[in-house]
Amino acid sequence: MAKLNPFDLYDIQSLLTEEELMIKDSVARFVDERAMPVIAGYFDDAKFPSELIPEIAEMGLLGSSLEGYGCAGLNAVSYGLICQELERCDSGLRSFVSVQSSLCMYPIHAYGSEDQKQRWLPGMAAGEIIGCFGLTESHGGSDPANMKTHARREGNDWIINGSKMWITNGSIADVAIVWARSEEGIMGFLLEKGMEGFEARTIKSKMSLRASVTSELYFDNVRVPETNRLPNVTGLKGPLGCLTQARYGITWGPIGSAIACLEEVVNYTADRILFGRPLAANQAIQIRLADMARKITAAQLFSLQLGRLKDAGKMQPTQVSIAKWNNVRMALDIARDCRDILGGSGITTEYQAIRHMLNLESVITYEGTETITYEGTETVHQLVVGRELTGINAF
Ligand code: TGC
Ligand code: FAD
Repeated sequence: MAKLNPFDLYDIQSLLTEEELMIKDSVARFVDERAMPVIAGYFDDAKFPSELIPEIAEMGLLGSSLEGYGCAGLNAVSYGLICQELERCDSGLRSFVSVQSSLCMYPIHAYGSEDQKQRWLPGMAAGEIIGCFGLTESHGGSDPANMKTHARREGNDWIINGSKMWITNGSIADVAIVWARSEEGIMGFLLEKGMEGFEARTIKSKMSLRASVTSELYFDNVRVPETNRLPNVTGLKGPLGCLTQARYGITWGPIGSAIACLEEVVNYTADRILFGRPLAANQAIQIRLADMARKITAAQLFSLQLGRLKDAGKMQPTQVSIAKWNNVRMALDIARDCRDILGGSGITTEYQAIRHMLNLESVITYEGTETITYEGTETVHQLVVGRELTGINAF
């Protein structure tokens, strides 16, 4: 019998097109040769590896699924595979690409004027302009409808006041997509670095996503011209539409983290001799490894079908919620279990498991939290699915 690939037990590779496989392989090569050797150092130092941005851009990974304006125009499955390979290295690397692509370039592409697209997208695809996405506020990210950041019209300008919290790329961004409430509804604005009254402060002491920049944004009477407002969307569906794009990519990313963790412990348990035999020779260890492989396989099938639905123009937000909920929980559980199997070695960043585990604590929180407790399960994605099943909005 042919030997199976332990990290692709259902031969998902055979379901990919030649182009999709080529993209996956080239990102995997970049990750193995350029990103893996440096990532633990950046995580330890709590720094974002900006040295990698030019190569990420050169490979066409920024705004990869958008058409025109210097973007690669790849399909959704390719974008997913890019996220998976990047997150096999670190969630922070995938976060950078998710935010730039799905949360900044996507809204400019989908809701922006032609002038805005011409002005921002080619530089963002080239990695020369960095973006961030400001939706969450400190009083409660799960409920963005309750936003306090406010925009008031004054002639041909808008005056923006308020603040945003937990913003990926905030302090390194040249442009921020800021969602604010106005008398005409929730609107998106392009705030440029250096605008008077606009300040970004890096959040320190994070124990998660240390190789990613997370910031607070402050707006004190920031004057923004009407030409910097996204003209083609009003209402919460603007930011929520972006989240659907980003969450889709996030369903793929943690599959990469989980594979990295499993691969590490498969190797570790083969070499570690305890009680006179390899750790991997114990049933109790094999059952844990098998359970990880089972969960990864299910997650791979979720994301691939989701990607095929997206490419066919049929993907629904509820389907994204199910996959985000399942796949991030899967990866977090695997990373925690791998950390444990590594014993004491598992508590330093010499091994990957603890870094992935800590990162995934953010990934499960951002883009809609999902918490499973022994008492019950009641958070954003679970309630989205519950609403689909019952027709009752329980938020
Ligand atoms: P609801 O009243 O249902 O909808 C309001 C309007 O939005 C439309 N809509 C969507 N459109 C596109 N995609 C979706 N997923 C959509 N969900 C809703 C809806 O049709 C409606 O349109 P219209 O025309 O009728 O006005 O909204 P709701 O209040 O019921 O929503 C509740 C809830 C909890 C689902 C929503 O508020 C939510 O998703 N909360 C979580 C917020 C969140 O995920 N924030 C993430 C911030 S960004 C981030 O974390 C980036 S981290 C990235 C990284 O570093 O990688
Ligand atoms: P809260 O909304 O206060 O939720 C707290 C807890 O209550 C959670 O466990 C939640 O599941 C639970 N809960 C909430 N509602 C219910 C309910 N109805 N029933 C039961 N339980 C409920 N935001 C951006 O806008 N842009 C970014 O770039 C960005 N990047 C981020 C990067 C990092 C590293 C992190 C950690 C966050 C980032 N976020 C970003 C913010 C993120 O989206 C929010 O943290 C998330 O939406 C949750 O909001 P909160 O932290 O205010 O938690």
